[in-house]
Amino acid sequence: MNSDHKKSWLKKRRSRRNDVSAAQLLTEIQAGSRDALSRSITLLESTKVADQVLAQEVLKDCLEIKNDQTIRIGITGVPGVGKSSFIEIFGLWLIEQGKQVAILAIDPSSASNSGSILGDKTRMNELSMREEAFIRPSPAGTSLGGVARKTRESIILCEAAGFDVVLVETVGVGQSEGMVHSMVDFFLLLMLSGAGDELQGIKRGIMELADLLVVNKADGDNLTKAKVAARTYKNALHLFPGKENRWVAETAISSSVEKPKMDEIWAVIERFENHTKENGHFLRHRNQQNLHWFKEELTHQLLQLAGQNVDAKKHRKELENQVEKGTVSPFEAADCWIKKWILKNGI
Ligand SMILES: Nc1nc2c(ncn2[C@@H]2O[C@H](COP(=O)(O)OP(=O)(O)OP(=O)(O)O)[C@@H](O)[C@H]2O)c(=O)[nH]1
Ligand SMILES: [Mg+2]
Repeated sequence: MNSDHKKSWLKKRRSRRNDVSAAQLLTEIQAGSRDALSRSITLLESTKVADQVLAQEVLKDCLEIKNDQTIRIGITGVPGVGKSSFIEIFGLWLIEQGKQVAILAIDPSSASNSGSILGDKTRMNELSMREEAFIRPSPAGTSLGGVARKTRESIILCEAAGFDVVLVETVGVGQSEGMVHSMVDFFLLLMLSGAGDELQGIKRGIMELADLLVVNKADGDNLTKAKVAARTYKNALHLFPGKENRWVAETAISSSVEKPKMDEIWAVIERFENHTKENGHFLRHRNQQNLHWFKEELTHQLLQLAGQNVDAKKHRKELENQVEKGTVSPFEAADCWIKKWILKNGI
């Protein structure tokens, strides 16, 4: 292929890929097209440069649509605690109240396999069929950090699409909860009663993140135990240091199979929203989160930039080996690498 030929072929290919413009996608997203929303999230997840450019354009447009009536809720808990079943019931209840609900999943296991949350769509049978709902599993084979970045951006797209409630689900395995906490307004932790070890491997730090702690599967023989556990947790939560937003975490019991009382759960969330909007923390918290993500993004983009240079990558590997052996301090190694590869390039 001669060079002119190649140029025109590339141009054609590019125009095919971008056969839709950011403005078009935005119009469709705002008109409620789930297809356009899905497509834009897929663009966000793509590693192709052209897709990324288009995705960032859509994202920028979406950011300009102020939709501050939304609430972002993180739902987490150990595997099998009943997250998906809870979201199915909660989501349907919210739809009954006239709301539109988006569910985004952060699945730590998808970093290594094809993504187990996909199977969860079956646990959200009815919800996944409702047009007022949108369920999106995390992309498979992406690092947890990558998944979190995409999820954060997907939240913005969902809000521009007019969703009132965005639920971010994650399996609690100790590393993903903090990440979810840094992108939501309200953090709901599902727990089980009578599992013996009261904290069920959930570290105190994670309990401290919770705004509402729900003892789940409070049904049948489990009901009394669940009530006792909820009281125990309530007492434990009071011993935690006060939060910046002056919200004292609440406890509740819930069952997804026996008379679910989602109105009580929603009442807590509304109380929280009113409380933090009145004291100004709601917005301050979102702004702080943006600051946090800016810093994360800076690190990520710098490393990505540096990774494009083979020699810089090789040098980094050498320094990593030295740090591991203890022949150079982590600070010294970072300083040396930054001076050589970043400052040298005129930053
Ligand atoms: N008795 C009872 N069982 C429940 C309840 N909620 C969920 N289950 C059962 O608990 C099991 C796990 O439920 P899921 O909703 O898949 O739990 P999960 O937390 O999403 O699980 P992972 O996605 O694997 O982390 C299933 O067999 C459900 O039928 C509940 O409220 N009461
Ligand atoms: Mg699940």
